[in-house]
Amino acid sequence: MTTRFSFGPWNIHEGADPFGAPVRLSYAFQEKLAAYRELGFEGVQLHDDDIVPDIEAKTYAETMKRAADVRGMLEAHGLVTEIVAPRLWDSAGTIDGGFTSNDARERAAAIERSKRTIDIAREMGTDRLVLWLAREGTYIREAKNPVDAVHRIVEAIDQLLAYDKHIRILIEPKPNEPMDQAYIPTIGHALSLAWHTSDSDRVGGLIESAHCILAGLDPSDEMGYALALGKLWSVHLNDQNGLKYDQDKSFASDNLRRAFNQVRVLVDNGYGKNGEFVGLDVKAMRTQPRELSFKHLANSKKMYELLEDKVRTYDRAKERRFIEARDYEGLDEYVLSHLLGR
Ligand code: GLO
Ligand code: MG
Repeated sequence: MTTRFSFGPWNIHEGADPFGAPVRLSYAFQEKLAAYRELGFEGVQLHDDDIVPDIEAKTYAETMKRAADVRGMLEAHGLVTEIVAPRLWDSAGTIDGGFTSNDARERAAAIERSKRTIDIAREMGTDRLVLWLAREGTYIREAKNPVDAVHRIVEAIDQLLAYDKHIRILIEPKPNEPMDQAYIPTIGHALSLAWHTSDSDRVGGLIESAHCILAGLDPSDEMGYALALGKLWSVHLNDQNGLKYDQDKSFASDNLRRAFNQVRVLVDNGYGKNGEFVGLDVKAMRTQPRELSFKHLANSKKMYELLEDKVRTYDRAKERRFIEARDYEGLDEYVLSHLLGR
């Protein structure tokens, strides 16, 4: 089985951060698409407004026409859409969250926009809708009712499941940023919520490495949890140096062993056999010159492939002997030596 990789066009970016303006000129959407195959990627992760810019000002017919055009552009490059996600957090109408807003009109608007995103996903040929519940949380606890919030997220998902009998929903949990606290911070929260929806077979998860680390958890164990339940439907591999802002570093950049264990749990459990992509969600450093601002994608993919080799050559009999003897010090040394090629 060959591994299929994906990333989103936002991963090729201009280097802006909360403290500074863009430092690189943009690449046009078409130029980004042209880069995918060169970099060895086949899958495209898309927000609704990556496909249909200025989506809230567009009519339904304009939206669907543009989606058909973008699908044609992808096909011309031999690319497929992996997932589509409504960019609810960027809308002026849902400043205080979409599905959990205290304002009923805003909740309705968030559901309507997500239904539109489902129509776009269908047109793009994917049945996977990602919900990163970015602003479904609070800056101060008293601002919303946490019980109502959970019910409201379930109700919103139920409406989306009823709207399209084929759509599958992938919840991408993240504990904080932009909010102080999110209501669905981990995959455990996401999947228990999934089982409260009207068709839990169609609700699963997308796990991002950095989001697990921000929650103080190990990404490979989080992935293992979702894999055990048959619910790991996509990943956003990247890396993160501790509990600070969401860094989206290149995969394996901060902690090689942590990356090895993510590849190990994915490979050992046949991740990809049902068409799952190995997705990345990585940012180039702000210091990177424009013409070198694709390297984080190439490097992340390369590290995944090198670690796939490390998983293949990892001596399972040796591992078993160490475990049987309960010699975890020996196992620890073996893993490190293996990663160092000694
Ligand atoms: C941000 C998220 C974000 C999502 C993307 C898809 O922290 O990781 O990049 O993955 O918007 O919904
Ligand atoms: Mg992500």
